[in-house]
Amino acid sequence: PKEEDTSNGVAPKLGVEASIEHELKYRVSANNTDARPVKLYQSVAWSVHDRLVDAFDQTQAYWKEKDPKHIYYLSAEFLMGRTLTNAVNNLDLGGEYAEALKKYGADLETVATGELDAALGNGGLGRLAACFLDSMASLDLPGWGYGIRYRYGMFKQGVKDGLQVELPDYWLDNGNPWEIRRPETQFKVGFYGSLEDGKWVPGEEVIAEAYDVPIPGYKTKTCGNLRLWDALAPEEFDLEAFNAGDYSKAVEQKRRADGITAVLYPNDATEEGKELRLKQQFFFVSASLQDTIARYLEQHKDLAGLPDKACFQMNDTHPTIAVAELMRLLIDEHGLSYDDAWAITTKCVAYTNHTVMPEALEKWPVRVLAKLLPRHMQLIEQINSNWLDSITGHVTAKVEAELAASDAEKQKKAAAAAEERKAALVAAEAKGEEALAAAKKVVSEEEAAEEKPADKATLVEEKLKTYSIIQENQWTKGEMLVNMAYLAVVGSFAVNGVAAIHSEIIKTDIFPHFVEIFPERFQNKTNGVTLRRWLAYCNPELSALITEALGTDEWVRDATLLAKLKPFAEDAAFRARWREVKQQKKKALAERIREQTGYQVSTEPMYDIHVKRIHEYKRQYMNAISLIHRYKVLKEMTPEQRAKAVPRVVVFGGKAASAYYMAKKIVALILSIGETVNNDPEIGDLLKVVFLPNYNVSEAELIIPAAEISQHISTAGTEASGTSNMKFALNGALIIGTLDGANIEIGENTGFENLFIFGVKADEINKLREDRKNFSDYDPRYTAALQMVSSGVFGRPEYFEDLVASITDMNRGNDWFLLANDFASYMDAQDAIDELYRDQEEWTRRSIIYTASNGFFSSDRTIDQYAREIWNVQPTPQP
Ligand code: DL6
Repeated sequence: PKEEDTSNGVAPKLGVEASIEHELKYRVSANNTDARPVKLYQSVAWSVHDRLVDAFDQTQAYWKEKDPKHIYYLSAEFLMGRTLTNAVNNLDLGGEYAEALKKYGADLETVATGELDAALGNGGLGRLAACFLDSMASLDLPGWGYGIRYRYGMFKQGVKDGLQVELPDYWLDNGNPWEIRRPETQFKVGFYGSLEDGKWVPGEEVIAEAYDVPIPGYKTKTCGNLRLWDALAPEEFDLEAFNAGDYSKAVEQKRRADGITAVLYPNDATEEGKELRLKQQFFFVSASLQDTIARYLEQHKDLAGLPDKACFQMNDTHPTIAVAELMRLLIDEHGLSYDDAWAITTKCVAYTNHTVMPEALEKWPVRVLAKLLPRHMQLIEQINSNWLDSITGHVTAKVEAELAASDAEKQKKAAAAAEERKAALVAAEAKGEEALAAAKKVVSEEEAAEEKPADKATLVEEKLKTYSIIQENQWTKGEMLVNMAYLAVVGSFAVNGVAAIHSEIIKTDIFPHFVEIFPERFQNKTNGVTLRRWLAYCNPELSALITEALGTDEWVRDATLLAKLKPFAEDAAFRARWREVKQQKKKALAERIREQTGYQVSTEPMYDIHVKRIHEYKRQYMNAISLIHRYKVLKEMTPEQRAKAVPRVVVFGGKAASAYYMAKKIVALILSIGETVNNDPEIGDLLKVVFLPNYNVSEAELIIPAAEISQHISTAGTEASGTSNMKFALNGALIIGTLDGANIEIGENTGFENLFIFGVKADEINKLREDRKNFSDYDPRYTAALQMVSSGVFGRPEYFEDLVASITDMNRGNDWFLLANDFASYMDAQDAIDELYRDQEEWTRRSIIYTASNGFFSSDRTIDQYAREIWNVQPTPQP
C-alpha cells in the first residue's frame, strides 16, 4: 500500500487508488491487466464498501449513545437499483474515484454498469421506499428500513416471438459488496402449530438472519441502514434422516426455509392470497419487531416507553400483521396486559395506503391465517371485538338518527296508503257484497305486505359489519376474511395517502366510516423522489448546467433552489445549451435502443416516453391505439403533407405481471405495432414505436433524461400518485396526463397551461361507467384503429381478439378504464403537443419551467413532513 488515509480517526485505511488495487488483487483475484469491467466494478465496489462501513459504524454508535427516537420503515419491497454511483457521490468521492480509475483507462460511469440492479420491488411502491431511505439518511434522521433479502428479485423481461417472456433475476450472481452479513443477529420465527393453555406452540420454526445494507446520506456523516432478513433452517441437514436413507427429509427444513426468501412476488396491484406471501410478510415483520425490541431493551427496562423510541411505518398493507405480532410479543413474550400492549402498539404503528384498486387491498381468509398464525388470528379477533364494542354507541346513534329521519317519511306514506284503502272499501261496498269481500282481501294482503318498522338491533348489527375487520367474502359466501387495511387503520395512530387527490379518495371511498370515528388520523403525504439519483447522478450534464446557472450545487440538497432557474427560461442562449444537453441524452437512448432492439432511431424526432408497469388502468393500450391512428394518418398523407408532420420516437417500457393476461397482450400489441410501423419504408423516421425490454431502475436512469414528452394517462382516480411523473418533470420532460394522482400537484406547481391535460375527472367516473355507450357511437378514429387490429394489419388478429373485446364488448370487460371516453380529448392533447414542438424555443422554455417548478417533489420534503407530522423523529447529525 502506497497511500495511507487516517482522516476518519478510526483506523488507518488505504487511499482510494491503493484500495482498488488491493481489492482487485486480494478479493477479486484479478491483476491490473485482467481488470475486465465486472472485476473492476467489484474492486471499486468493495473499496467503497469499506468507506461505507466506517460511516455506518460511526453513525450507529452515535445513535446508540444519543438514543434518539428511530423510524423503522417496514416494507416488503425496496427497489434499490444500482448502488455504486449513488454511494460514491453521496460520500463526495466522485472526483477521487474518477482520478483513480484513469489508471485502468476506465470511467466511473462505465464501471458502474458492471453492477446488477437490486430489483427487490415491483414498481412505484418499492422505489419510493428506496428514495425514502436516501432522504432519511440525507436529513440525518435516525431511520432503518426493514425488508426481505429475496434471492430472486423482479423477473427479467425478455421478448421472444413478439411476446414477453420472464426470466429469473439472480441478482446475487457476482456477490454483493453492499451488504454485511450478521450471523450474530438471528431471531426465531414460528409458523403453524396450536395454542396450548393459551400459549402458541409453533409447528415450524425458521431462523431470520440479518444483512445490513448501509445507506449513505448525501454529503453528511450519517449512514442509515436497510436491514434485510434471510431465512435459515434451524437444522440445515438432518444427519439421522440422511443415514436412514431419506435424502429428501435430510434437507427438508432447509428447503422450506429457502422457500420463504426465494422470490419476490411479481404483482404490483393484484393480490393472489398465496400462503407463501403471508409467510414472507410475517417472517420479516416478526424478525424486525423482535430486533427492535431487543435493541430497545438493551438500553431500557420498561416497554411502556417504546413509543418514545420507535415508530413503525407500514408501507401499504403488506406488513400489517405487525399490529398483531407487536401485540403478541408484548403480551406473550414480555408479559404485558392486553390493554397496555394495545396502548403501546397504537402509539408505535402508522400506515401508508398506496392504492385504491379493490383487488390490491389485501384480505386474508381467516382459514389461512388461523392455520399459519393461530395466536395472531386469536388476537385479531380480540382486536376486532374490542373495536366493534368501542363503536357500538356511535353506530347505534347513527342508526337511530337514520330511523328517525325515515320514520317521519314512512308515517306520511302509511297514512296516505290507509286513506286510499279506506276509499277503496267504501267504493266496493257500494258495488255489493261480493265486491266488498274481494276488496277486503286485497286490503288485508296489502296491510300484511306493508313494511314493518325496522328492527333497530338488526340494523345496528348490519351496520357494524361494515366496520368489521373480519368480514364475509362477497363472492364466496361463508368464507370469512381479515381485511388487512381495516386492521391497519384500527391499529395505527396515523393513516396517509400519497398524493392530495388520493388522500381525499381514501377518505371518501375506502375508509369513510373510519374517518367518522377518527378524522384526525387521516393525512396526506405527497410522494417525492430523491434528486440525487433522479437528477444529479442520472443527468450529470443537466445538473452541471443547473449548478452553473445557480452558482451553487446546493439545490441537490435544497430542491426549493431550483425555482431560481425560472428567469433562465427567458434566456435564448441558456435555452440552446439546455437543448444541447437533451440532444446528448437522446443520443445515449438511441444507442441503447439499437443495442436492445436492433432498431436505428434518429435523434431528431420528438422523444415520447411511456414507461411504467403495464396495467389496464395505466392505459398503455390507449396510447397504442392512438399510435395506430397516427400511423394510418401518416400513410394517407401526401409527400408534401408528410414533410410537415412532426416525427416521433415513441418508447414504451414496463413489465406485465406474469399472470396478468391482458397486460401481456398489451405488450404484444405494442411490439406488433412497432414491427409493422418501424419496417414500413413509407414511414421512415416519421414514426418509430419501440418497446424497450426489461425496464428497471437503471434503464429508467437512462430513459428519463432523454424524454421530451412523458405520458401519465391513467383513468382519473386510479393512480394513487405516480412518481415517474416527478422524475420526468425534474428532467425537463413535458407531461401529457389526466387529472390523476400527483399529476394534479405537478400541474399546480408548473402551471396547468404548461401541461397537456385531458380526460374526464375522477368524480365523473362512476356515472360514466354506468352510462357506457355502444361501440358504434365511439370516436371514428378509435373504431377504425381497433378495426385495423381485428383485421390483422398488425398480425395475429385472433390473439388480440379478447384485448379488443375488453374495451368494446359490454359483456367482456366493458371498457372499465374508459378508454373510449377519453380518446378524443387525448388526441386533441396529442395534436397540441405536435403543434408546440414545432416551436422549439417555446418548448425549451417550458422544459426549463418544469425543472424550475418541481423542487417540491423532492423526497427530502416528503420525509421531512413524515418526520415532523407523523413520526416525531428528530435529525440527529454527528457533530
Ligand atoms: O406511492 C408509491 C406508488 C404510487 O406512486 C403509485 O401510484 C401506486 O400505484 C403505487 N402502488 C402500488 C400498490 N401496490 N400494492 N399493493 O404499487 O405506489
